Amino acid sequence: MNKKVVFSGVQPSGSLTLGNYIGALRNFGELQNEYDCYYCVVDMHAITVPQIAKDLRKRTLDVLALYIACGLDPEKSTLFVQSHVPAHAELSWVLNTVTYMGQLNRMTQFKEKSRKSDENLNAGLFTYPVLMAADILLYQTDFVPVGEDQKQHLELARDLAERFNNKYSETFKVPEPLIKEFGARIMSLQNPLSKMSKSDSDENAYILILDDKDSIRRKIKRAVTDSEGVVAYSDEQPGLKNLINIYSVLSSEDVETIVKRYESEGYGKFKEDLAEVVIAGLAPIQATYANLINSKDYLEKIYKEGADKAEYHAMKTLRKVYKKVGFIPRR
Ligand code: ATP
Ligand code: LTN
Repeated sequence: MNKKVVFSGVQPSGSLTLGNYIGALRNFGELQNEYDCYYCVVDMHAITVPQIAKDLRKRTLDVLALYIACGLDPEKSTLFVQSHVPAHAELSWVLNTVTYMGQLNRMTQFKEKSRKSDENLNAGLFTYPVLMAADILLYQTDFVPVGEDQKQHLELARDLAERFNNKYSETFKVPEPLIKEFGARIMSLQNPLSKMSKSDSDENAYILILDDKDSIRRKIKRAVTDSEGVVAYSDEQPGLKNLINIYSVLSSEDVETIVKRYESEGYGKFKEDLAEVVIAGLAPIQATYANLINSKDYLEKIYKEGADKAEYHAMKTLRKVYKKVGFIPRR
């Protein structure tokens, strides 16, 4: 029986946050028994914003180690680095030719990132979603687990798959997003109306998966709430709502239970307990990461084997695509 395919990617563009963990990594492991899973470290996406080469190399291994520390088993899932499989860039080129400029102009992430950048905009930032579509479509992916912010990019990938299929005959599986109802959008601790982002200039806005206990306690203590003074779960109290969401996901307790426990306590006690919940939730990941990151040979073996396996499947799709668009085969 052929298993359905899952694909997802994380950029090594900074240290991963609690948002990345709750919205993405945490959900990856649950899928690996039922599906044929590909989890990629998307280094080619990361260079759409300025990077220092030495740091990018380190962070690429960091993300790989974090994948494993978050429960991905290299025996079950294919873990690999995007730039090791050239088919990603190659398919991306072909897909560029069926993508409309207008579609890319409407991408919220592009609009936001270009607003923040004061340098000349690079074309890679603009065509970023096309590369993402290539990542997904190469593996005939059925499901893509991501956070809420990636929904629009997923829609583009579906659209490109359908357009290519209509133009050249059935070639790609049209993928579905897997976005959790709960925890798919963890908000900034300093501005609960914008998403927690690893590229935020204020380090109090995010908790990193690898933050130490004191930083976690300090950042949660400083998290922006409101002046209502009562622990409740409502859109009027977005800061608190976000903290309750984090508590709930990491403790596996439902929102109601949490609100009941703290409604007659102040925010102080709730925040203190939340910090301990976060520390306990991240501790096993941090411990495994610390072991792995010193095992360079092991990590190297994982990404080499992962790329070989990924490439085999990616090339099957790329060959089909090249044939359909009219490229003559080399042999
Ligand atoms: P940046 O925040 O720097 O723009 P990013 O964290 O969004 O980068 P990735 O590292 O590629 O970019 O994201 C990896 C995964 O984490 C994606 O599936 C994304 O949807 C998810 N994710 C990112 N931030 C959050 C968040 N605040 N809440 C939930 N999921 C998130
Ligand atoms: N754009 C994504 C990262 C990403 C991705 C993918 C996610 C690149 N390629 C393919 C899922 C599937 C982001 O989170 N910023």
